[in-house]
Amino acid sequence: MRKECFLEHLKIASDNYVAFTFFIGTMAMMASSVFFFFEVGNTAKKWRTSVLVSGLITFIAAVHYYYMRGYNLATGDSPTFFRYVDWILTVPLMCVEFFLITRKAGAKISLLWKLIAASVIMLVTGYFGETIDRGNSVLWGVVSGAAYFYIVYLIWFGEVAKLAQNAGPQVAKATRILAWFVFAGWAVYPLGYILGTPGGLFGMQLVADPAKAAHAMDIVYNIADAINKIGFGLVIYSLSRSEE
Ligand SMILES: *C/C=C(C)/C=C/C=C(C)/C=C/C1=C(C)CCCC1(C)C
Repeated sequence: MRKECFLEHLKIASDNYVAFTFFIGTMAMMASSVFFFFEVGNTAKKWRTSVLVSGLITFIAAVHYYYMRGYNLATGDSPTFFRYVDWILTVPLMCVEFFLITRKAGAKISLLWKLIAASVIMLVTGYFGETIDRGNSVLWGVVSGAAYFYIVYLIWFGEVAKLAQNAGPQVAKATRILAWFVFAGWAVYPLGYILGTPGGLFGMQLVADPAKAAHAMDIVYNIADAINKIGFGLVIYSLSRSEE
């Protein structure tokens, strides 16, 4: 075995939780993608696109996790760039899922664009706060948070909630569960941001050592991604089995 290759394995297998969560994240996303893709063929026609999108979300994440894992092993740093490229592709696709399941109750394309626009604003401002303009991370975090709350509002009380109520009991139930993912599962990300960004919590640095802070942030993001992307897909999958 090549020496560098051996060292990589050693890094994952030792008590490096960051490397380990990148590794297991890659595996979990890959396995979920295979599952969703194969299940498309066994799915009632009207739910096929939704299950396919679930697979695309985990597949895009699997590829990014593969790169993030390698980047982190080689440099020891946070793969912030790949992380945000992943999110900017997968979070809008999660918005597409809300649109697809409420479409038969009359969801309009304008609703989809509102959700996508809010998610792009949320992520681009978050990226500025984490990279280009770290000095103003609190400000960027607040703007990003506002866009996040707009998404929460649309899903819990706004158009998505209203449409879901008219789309039959199964869709209403699935939307309620997905709404919890967005409210509780997605709220973990600002926590990671606060842990990893100097001044993230209104000037407070929760983890003093910057290297440790970045590690804490990566572990939080990795766990949240697995729960949100795979869990979200499974809710869609079970909806596709509960209603013809
Ligand atoms: C699969 C990836 C998902 C569901 C990513 C979601 C990311 C967020 C909800 C990020 C939100 C942020 C804030 C609300 C404020 C601080 C900056 C962010 C980008 C971490």
